[in-house]
Amino acid sequence: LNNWWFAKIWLWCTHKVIIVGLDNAGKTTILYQFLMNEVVHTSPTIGSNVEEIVVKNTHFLMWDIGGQESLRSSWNTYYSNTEFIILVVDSIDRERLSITKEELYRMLAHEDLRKAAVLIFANKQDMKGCMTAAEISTYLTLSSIKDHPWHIQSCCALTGEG
Ligand code: G3D
Ligand code: MG
Repeated sequence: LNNWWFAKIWLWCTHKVIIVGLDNAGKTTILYQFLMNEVVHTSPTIGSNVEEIVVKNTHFLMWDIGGQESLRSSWNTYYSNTEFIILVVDSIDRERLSITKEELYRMLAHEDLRKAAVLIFANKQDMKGCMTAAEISTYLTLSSIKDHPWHIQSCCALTGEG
């Protein structure tokens, strides 16, 4: 077997996940929470971080994509072969939830993501006065999404709760 075959087989056995959301939502913290159950000190992601995690013998290649406005237009370069989208929402950031909503529906309409399932993390549930997962779900009109499997989960990336 040459390297080409190893690369092929590795790709067949690995599920591609992209972690998206606005800057400061908690994407990088969530990635490293998955990776090693510990809080890391993050700095705003320029470009992307990628890590492989293994859960019950299943390999996931997790792409954490920078969320600043200038980077969002390049999200689509990460879409090919994506099976799962993790959308991270900062539950305290009411002002920018409308931008998240726009980005969500833009992704769902993208050809390369038509088979992808979506997990929405309502992150920062430890913050006082944050929106609940139910409020976020209503605002994002998740129940209208019929063409993708989706699930919303409240969490706190700092502690790993949720
Ligand atoms: P991003 O990768 O989506 O841009 P980061 O976001 O993972 O870099 O996190 C942005 C800031 O939010 C970080 O704070 C991080 O510690 C904080 N954060 C992430 N998840 C939670 C959470 O569940 N609760 C609270 N209270 N804070 C969280 P700093 O201060 O390092 O900028
Ligand atoms: Mg980041």
